[in-house]
Amino acid sequence: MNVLDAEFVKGFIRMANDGWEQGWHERNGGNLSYRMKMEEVEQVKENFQPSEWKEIGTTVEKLAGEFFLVTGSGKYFRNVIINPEDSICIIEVDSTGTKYRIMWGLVNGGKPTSELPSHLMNHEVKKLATDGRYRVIYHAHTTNIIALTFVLPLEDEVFTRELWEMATECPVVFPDGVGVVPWMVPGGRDIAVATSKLMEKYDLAIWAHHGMFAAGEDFDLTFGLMHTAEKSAEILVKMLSMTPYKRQTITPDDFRHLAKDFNVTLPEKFLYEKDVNK
Ligand code: 2HA
Ligand code: ZN
Repeated sequence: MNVLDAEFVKGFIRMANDGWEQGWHERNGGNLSYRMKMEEVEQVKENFQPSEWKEIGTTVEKLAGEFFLVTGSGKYFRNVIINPEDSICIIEVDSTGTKYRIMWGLVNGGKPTSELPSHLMNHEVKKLATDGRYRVIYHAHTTNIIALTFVLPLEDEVFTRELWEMATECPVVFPDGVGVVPWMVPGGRDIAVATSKLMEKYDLAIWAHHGMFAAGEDFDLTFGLMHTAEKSAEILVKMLSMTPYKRQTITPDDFRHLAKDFNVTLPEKFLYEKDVNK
């Protein structure tokens, strides 16, 4: 079948466009990757035209032989829906987990996302941690989350707690919390190592003054996760724009009751007492 007729490709394109419409993908900002199922590889492999092997820039042994649909480096999310063959590609990881080759797409040249090391290292962590369930890694330049990285301490506990307090659904949607990577040079192995380390604990990792990474089982859950966290950040930005103090909020005991009724485990490290209602 034509690559563009495959359901997973349609879902990928729709998600990229949803992100564009949210305003998270100025210019070539952000990137998206999907770890393909073996039956999906079978579906579209008649279209494959292997190019030469290139270095990933890190090692992902547990992804040896896997195929990924990824956005292209320097490509614009707003163009994915208009010209997918130019904007995205399918890559294969070699048997050592150190090289990739383009099998389809990027018809006018180019390479996979500049954040390929982070995407693949996150995929590797999530594949192992979820028995292969997680397939999507998404990086977006979420405006309000980025704004908060200039005013809140860059600590997992603080970001998690503040985002949880701003919208009741948050602790249910991301009960494990959110990790924070301090500012680092993007695109390389170091930031990939730092991010994938957080992905062992969380499904969301914030990059200070840059954006956020989300991981999930499918396009809906991963986009929904990014959207929920960013919406909560927007509420916090609005609140802080009115006053630095909350008159009332959701308390640690409220969260404990919520956890019981919604059958989620909320780590106590996020339910610390605060001096004032800040
Ligand atoms: O330009 O978002 O982090 C793509 C990016 C780099
Ligand atoms: Zn970025």
